[in-house]
Amino acid sequence: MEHRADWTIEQNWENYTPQEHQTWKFLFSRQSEILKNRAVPEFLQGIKSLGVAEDGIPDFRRLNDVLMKATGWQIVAVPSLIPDDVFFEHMANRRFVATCFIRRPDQLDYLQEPDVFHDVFGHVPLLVNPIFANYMEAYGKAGIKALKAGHLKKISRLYWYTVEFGLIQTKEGLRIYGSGIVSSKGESIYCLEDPMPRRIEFDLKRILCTDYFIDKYQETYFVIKSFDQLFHETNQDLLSVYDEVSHLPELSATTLLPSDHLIAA
Ligand code: HBI
Ligand code: FE
Repeated sequence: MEHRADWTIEQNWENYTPQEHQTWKFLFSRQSEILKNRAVPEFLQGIKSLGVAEDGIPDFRRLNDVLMKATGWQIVAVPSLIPDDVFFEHMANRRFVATCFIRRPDQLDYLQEPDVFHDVFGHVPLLVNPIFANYMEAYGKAGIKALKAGHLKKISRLYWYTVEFGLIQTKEGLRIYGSGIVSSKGESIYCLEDPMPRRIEFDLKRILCTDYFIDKYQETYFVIKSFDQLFHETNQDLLSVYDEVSHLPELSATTLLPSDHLIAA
């Protein structure tokens, strides 16, 4: 697909078909029901503030009005996965790249690449939250530095285990904030209720060394205490942290270390 030098394209909201809006409606109402007592309250609040709703694929221009006032973030449309350096550059400047195509009706439960439902329903609601919004910018900046220093693999693990598959401890119990989970019917239930996966207290160095699965449910989740914790741990000199972990072994997605603090579901 044709795109600009920074990989952005027009969403062309007017061109979605009724069938495509129908797919969004189906996914939206199914996830809203599942996430009621499972997603972190800030996520559910974000959905309300944005007016991301059941009536169909949102127009990015409308979401951007709300986002700009809330945290200064903007959504920009892209055709597909984009190169890492471009991805980080947008994020460091408070632009969230979102694909704008929607999955086919035979892919309702799973597709590997991100579509507009994953990107907008999954990621955008938390961008309304000022602290999470700061974390995302800090992550983009960290990404640029990591890439230059040859630590892409490590910084990608942080994204995976937080932005995509993070869990958070709240007064009411464990809740989901990761977009890969909130946009998945099966994993929204599995990550909190299944006895199989480990839920381990967030540990930045541990995460930087841990591989992940991209094609099945996670067997390890990391649990943060607050978005503030996430922001502060990322908004530091990560280059020295990479040095500190350079002597540690790479861990598989299923490793449990004696030093891990397990959290009950
Ligand atoms: N492109 N569209 C898109 N979405 C992503 O999540 C994405 C990307 N390119 C690179 C990338 N993610 C990775 O660098 C991050 O997962 C770290
Ligand atoms: Fe994602």
